[in-house]
Amino acid sequence: MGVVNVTPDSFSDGGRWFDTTAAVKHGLVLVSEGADLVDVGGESTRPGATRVDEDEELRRVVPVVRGLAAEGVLVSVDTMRASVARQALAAGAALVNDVSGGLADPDMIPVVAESGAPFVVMHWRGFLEGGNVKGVYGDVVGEVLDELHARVDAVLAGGISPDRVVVDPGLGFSKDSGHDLTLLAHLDRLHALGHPLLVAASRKRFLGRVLAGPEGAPPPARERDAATAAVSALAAHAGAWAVRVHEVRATADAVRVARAIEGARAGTDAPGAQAPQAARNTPHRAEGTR
Ligand code: PMM
Repeated sequence: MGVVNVTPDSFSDGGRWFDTTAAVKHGLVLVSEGADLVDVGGESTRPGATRVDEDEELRRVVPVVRGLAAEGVLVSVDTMRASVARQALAAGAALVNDVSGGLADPDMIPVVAESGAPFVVMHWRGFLEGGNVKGVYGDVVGEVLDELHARVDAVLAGGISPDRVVVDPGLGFSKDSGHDLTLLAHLDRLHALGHPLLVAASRKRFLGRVLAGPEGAPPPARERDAATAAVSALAAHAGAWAVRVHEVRATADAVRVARAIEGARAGTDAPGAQAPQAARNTPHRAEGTR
């Protein structure tokens, strides 16, 4: 999943694709580099960002979704607003990615349920201003699992079909670097939720921390793509359904290699019995995008 942030202020690529034409062009580049899906968002969720108003979000997102869908791209819309989801779906989006897991807007779940589109349920304790609120955990994996489980129950109770639900641990959202690393170390436990898993580590703060070492300064976000590709390979190996990244080429290669190794393992361990883990986890992948 390649990212197009149509925002002036996103954490790692704010301002670069703020104009519709540039955003569509960038989405097509991501597809040419190997993205199966392009995630279009018009609202920055970086810590401290204030919410963009609805008309502005619609103005940013809908033309980009329409432009990419018209080119045959499988588009996901990254929004917490039901109105934006509805109009993006009408403009050709195939999937709704809501970082609030349906909490920010009571109309979101009914809108997605009615459309039949897949829905990404991300874990985040504080979806309003403040970003990193309530980031205190005793057992981060257990608590994220329980809280995601509750959100999935709510989404299913709202009429979204179980085979349309994707879950995401929400790296960096109400989590510090240690929490993010612990969650990545236990992706296997998130599979217990029984839904495809999306992992969005791209350029995030925890990677800056890891690369900086104990004394150093974190490298800027755009210098974290090699580290992102490494996480992508590990996430694919752990059975993730998709990884959400800003720079697609290196990650697409990393995922291909991880898949090939899984395929080789399946071939040698249990001939004919095992498909690669990543391939088994792709119920929502639309056909023919790559
Ligand atoms: N992170 C960001 C935006 N959207 N969506 C999902 N499902 N999961 C995430 O972790 C996520 C997201 C923030 O990243 P960006 O502003 O650098 O794109």
